[in-house]
Amino acid sequence: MEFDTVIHGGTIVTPTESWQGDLGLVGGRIAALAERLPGGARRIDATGRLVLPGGIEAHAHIAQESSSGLMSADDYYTGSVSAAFGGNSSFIPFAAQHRGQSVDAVIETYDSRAAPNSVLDYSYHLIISDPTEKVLTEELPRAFARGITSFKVFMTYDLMNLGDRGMLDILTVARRHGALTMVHAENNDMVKWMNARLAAAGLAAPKYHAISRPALAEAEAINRAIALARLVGAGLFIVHVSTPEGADLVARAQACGLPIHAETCPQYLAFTRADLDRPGMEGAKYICSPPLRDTATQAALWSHARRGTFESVSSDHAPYRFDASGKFANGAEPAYPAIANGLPGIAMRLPYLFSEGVAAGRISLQQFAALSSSNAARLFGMERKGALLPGYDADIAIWNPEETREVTLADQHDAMDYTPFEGMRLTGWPEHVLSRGETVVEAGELKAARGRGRFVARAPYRPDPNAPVEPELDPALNFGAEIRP
Ligand code: DUC
Ligand code: ZN
Ligand code: ZN
Ligand code: ZN
Repeated sequence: MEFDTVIHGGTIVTPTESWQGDLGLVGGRIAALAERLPGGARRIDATGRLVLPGGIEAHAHIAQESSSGLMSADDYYTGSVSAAFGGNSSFIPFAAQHRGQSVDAVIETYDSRAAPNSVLDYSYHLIISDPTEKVLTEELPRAFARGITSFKVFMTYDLMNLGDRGMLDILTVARRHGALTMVHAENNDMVKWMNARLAAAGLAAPKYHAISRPALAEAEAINRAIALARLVGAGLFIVHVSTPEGADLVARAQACGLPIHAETCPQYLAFTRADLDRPGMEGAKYICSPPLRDTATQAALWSHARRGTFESVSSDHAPYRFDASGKFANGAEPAYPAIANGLPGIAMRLPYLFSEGVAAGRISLQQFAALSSSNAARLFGMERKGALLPGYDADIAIWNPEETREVTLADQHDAMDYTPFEGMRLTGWPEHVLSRGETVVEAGELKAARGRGRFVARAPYRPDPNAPVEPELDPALNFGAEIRP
């Protein structure tokens, strides 16, 4: 076979093992894996390096307006470039429907933001905040048919919260059409009640953000979301799990065979609520929802990552600059509820997970590949991505597992003016990222052209057909016939 490219001498990480050998690429796909492959119009020396599936970033806010209208700092160019420098070869940001908007129009808007700009392959998860009859019966099915097979809903924020009935409607539609519902699980009334009491006491500093969103608010909502999904036999993906209580509920549901999936994010492993109490307004840099917790939580979340409760570690990159365009759009010293929610970190997700996970001995290389890429490919239907196997897209990240260096803002290549990871010393960095066989980033330089990324039509989500269904409800409601016998 004549290879376009041979990556030789690296340690190849497949879903089941790691071994030293060569990878042959033809036409943007992986064509062969062998101990030695001759030829190749281009030969990439990977001696002493790890050859991993390119990361799939499954949670990022790119060129997205929040419900209050604030635009994220990164567009599809800077967002995808930053992701690529961080070892990713594709990503799935959100396309957000705000109330009154048609889903078709939302998709068109995000196509116009992504297609001319992205250097990586991309898809979107829809965010649904207005599940009208038309959205449920016409617009979502149309979106699923064009390969947008996942969407996020919120149990919190007045402008986003669907309520339990809305959740049931939407879970039912997802199940019928083979889509995966992602949920932001925090009890809206608990948070609002805490906010009102803190405001009445005049407690407005960033550190009160964490107090306003207690662990119980997350655990209660996760418990309820699992019950709602279970009632209609739907799968569910719980995003940004930040508490041991929440992760335990997920693990218990999984142990019962329910199709409940979850992710956590590096910020919950790396930082604590003490960071919200930095001097002046510095704590605003660490405001995200759910909020940062404590060191005992970090250990528990690592343990759930190791055990497989979390199928992905995603960045939740939500970039708002430390200025009037972002964190301080509502004034220079606003009360915590008026500060934009979110941390940047799309370039740090994998270096952090590698250093503190693999290099620190908490997870194996196979677990790293699963948490960074393969599981997202499987759950979100990127059928040709996420593994180094013949026939798959040549989406590859070559890592130097030995390199130790300090994180800088310049490493991020995003549109941000800070990184919460600044100054951390991390071991293991991606050096060369390929997407469909083309070099995107090599030796600290961007090689890819703006707009080269392609939309990926994703396959339906198919829950395990053996997953239990509440049997007394299923026949009466007659849903899900298309995907369950
Ligand atoms: N949820 C997210 O997923 N990201 C930022 C803020 C939020 O509420
Ligand atoms: Zn969220
Ligand atoms: Zn998010
Ligand atoms: Zn640079």
